[in-house]
Amino acid sequence: MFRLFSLSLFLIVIRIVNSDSINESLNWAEVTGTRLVSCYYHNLTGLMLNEEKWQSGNTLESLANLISIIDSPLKYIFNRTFIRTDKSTGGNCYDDHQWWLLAWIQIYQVDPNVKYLHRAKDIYDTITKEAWSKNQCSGGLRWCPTRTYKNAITNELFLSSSMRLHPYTSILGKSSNYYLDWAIKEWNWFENSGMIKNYYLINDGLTSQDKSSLKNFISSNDNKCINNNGTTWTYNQGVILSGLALLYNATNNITLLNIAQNIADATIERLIYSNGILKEECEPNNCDNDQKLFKGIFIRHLGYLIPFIKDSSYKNKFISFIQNNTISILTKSRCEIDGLFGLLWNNNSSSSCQSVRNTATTSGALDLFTTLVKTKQSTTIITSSKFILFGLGNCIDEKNSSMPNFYSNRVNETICYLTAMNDKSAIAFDYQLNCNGNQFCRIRTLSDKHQTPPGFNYQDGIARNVTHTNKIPLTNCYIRRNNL
Ligand SMILES: *[C@@H]1O[C@H](CO)[C@@H](O)[C@H](O)[C@H]1NC(C)=O
Ligand SMILES: *[C@@H]1O[C@H](CO)[C@@H](O)[C@H](O)[C@H]1NC(C)=O
Ligand SMILES: *[C@@H]1O[C@H](CO)[C@@H](O)[C@H](O)[C@H]1NC(C)=O
Ligand SMILES: *[C@@H]1O[C@H](CO)[C@@H](O)[C@H](O)[C@H]1NC(C)=O
Ligand SMILES: *[C@@H]1O[C@H](CO)[C@@H](O)[C@H](O)[C@H]1NC(C)=O
Ligand SMILES: *[C@@H]1O[C@H](CO)[C@@H](O)[C@H](O)[C@H]1NC(C)=O
Ligand SMILES: *[C@@H]1O[C@H](CO)[C@@H](O)[C@H](O)[C@H]1NC(C)=O
Ligand SMILES: *[C@@H]1O[C@H](CO)[C@@H](O)[C@H](O)[C@H]1NC(C)=O
Ligand SMILES: *[C@@H]1O[C@H](CO)[C@@H](O)[C@H](O)[C@H]1NC(C)=O
Ligand SMILES: *[C@@H]1O[C@H](CO)[C@@H](O)[C@H](O)[C@H]1NC(C)=O
Ligand SMILES: *[C@@H]1O[C@H](CO)[C@@H](O)[C@H](O)[C@H]1NC(C)=O
Ligand SMILES: CC(=O)N[C@H]1CO[C@H](CO)[C@@H](O)[C@@H]1O
Repeated sequence: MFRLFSLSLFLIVIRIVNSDSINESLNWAEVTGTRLVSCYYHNLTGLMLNEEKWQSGNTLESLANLISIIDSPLKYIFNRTFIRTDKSTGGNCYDDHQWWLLAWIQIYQVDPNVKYLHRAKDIYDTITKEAWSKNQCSGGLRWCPTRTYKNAITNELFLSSSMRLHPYTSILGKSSNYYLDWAIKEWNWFENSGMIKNYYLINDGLTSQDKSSLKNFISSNDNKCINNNGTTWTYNQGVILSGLALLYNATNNITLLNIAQNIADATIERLIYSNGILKEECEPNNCDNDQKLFKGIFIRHLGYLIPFIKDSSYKNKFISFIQNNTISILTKSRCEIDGLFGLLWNNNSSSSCQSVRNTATTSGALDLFTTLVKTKQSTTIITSSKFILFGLGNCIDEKNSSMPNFYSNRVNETICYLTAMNDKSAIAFDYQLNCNGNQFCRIRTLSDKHQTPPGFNYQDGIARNVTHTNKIPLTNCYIRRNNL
């Protein structure tokens, strides 16, 4: 077995500029989404491995966005996840369930089965029944059934949830302004709550004016709440954007759009490293599991706002921000060994893998890729793509041996995926193909023709080797051929 490329020869050639960036980003979106699903989707629980349960709802929404720009077999996980989960999946608190609510509505748009909408409605109905209380801070949703804390994220999510459900009132048997009225009620409360403070940034939540020593404690009859000066997390500047954009769209009240623009602008001016890359306050060393996904959420919701913006200087600035962050993570966050993206989008010592990297941080990278494509490429659905430029991949087989992958001047790159650990029925096909003369290239794919990489034909029945992988992670390598 010879080894053509050793790890030390890794060459990362990132060429993302202007017109190329959409295609590059689309390829990265496809590769990253595929990796997330094939390596980390748990077929039996419907959840992503190594993510908090609420984060799985977010990754589902990110995957729905991916499916909205590229036709992909990954779509199967929506139905699968629906069957495996219920309206209380996500966690114990009212923010947890709403991430899933938003995902189901987004999924409905790419896989139009009304059962998804009904799931979203069921989550919403529970929340309106249980979580809104007038006698604490004069309104708003409380965070959890057992917590009196009123925070920004739960309420921002409720604004967005209401507005995302608004177009579906008649399908869901509600009066035509049912969800809109809730959104307006939520926004009126939110705007006056004091949570939007310096420079239009939103703090974590509210506390009692009288008992500020007991942080975030709000007694059952306390209407004198004030901003708790908590962290201005990036996701708190994100979710509000889509809610306000849709409320603006429904009411034509331009002030709402302006507020959203101001919040987005304050974020990209202030919650950043000095070179303009998004920064979570806990970086580099103090982010907990929850916080690993916050930046991706900000970007995704900024993407939802952008189509509504009329002022082209804001619009261009926001798109430029997304593009700069995308370029940054490709050069500073990507781990060549396992294809995961790290927590820091701006780690200056980039030559190896960040210690903090998992499904959640990689899901945040997917948000960047899909958002960049969506904001620049309107709504055109692109059916599959060629891999364009990925640098060299690391091909290892199930025994961690280097696979003799290719030797040809027409093949210059590989991309590897692990098949799902829990996919008992996965079959690997091992191909050896002639690559225009020189030597050979080998490729292993799942037994599904949709998994065959672009540029290769599915060769049913003539696979050289067939391997049943029972819980054995098997590496799949996608190889890119030059068109030259
Ligand atoms: C991007 O992809 C589209 C559609 O596949 C193609 O027409 C276009 O030429 C590509 N652009 C670049 C810069 O490669
Ligand atoms: C969804 O899954 C159910 C149960 O496995 C199945 O009956 C149904 O056909 C699936 N629907 C789609 C659209 O794949
Ligand atoms: C938050 O900071 C402001 C000053 O900016 C202060 O007046 C207020 O008391 C602080 N709130 C709490 C809960 O500490
Ligand atoms: C914006 O509002 C229009 C008309 O009120 C509606 O048709 C459209 O679907 C809305 N857009 C979004 C993204 O909800
Ligand atoms: C538009 O929204 C702003 C901000 O919430 C609000 O102050 C104003 O009253 C709204 N205008 C109308 C006509 O509802
Ligand atoms: C990387 O460099 C930028 C600008 O040169 C700086 O703002 C940032 O703090 C650095 N990142 C880290 C994680 O140290
Ligand atoms: C993106 O990067 C370019 C080049 O460094 C810079 O000119 C531009 O201001 C950046 N955009 C934003 C929004 O930071
Ligand atoms: C930044 O990258 C280097 C490797 O280049 C790594 O050793 C370090 O842990 C990373 N920093 C963080 C905070 O992940
Ligand atoms: C792959 O081929 C393209 C087109 O010839 C070339 O630009 C690129 O540098 C090559 N990549 C590697 C990693 O050799
Ligand atoms: C292959 O390498 C990975 C990562 O280093 C390790 O977790 C795994 O146990 C190895 N598998 C085998 C069969 O040695
Ligand atoms: C997931 O599990 C179901 C039931 O065990 C099976 O029918 C389905 O093919 C599996 N899907 C994948 C992609 O493994
Ligand atoms: C396990 C097995 O059957 N391996 C075979 C895979 O294909 C190559 C060549 O096509 C054979 O040399 C191996 O023995």
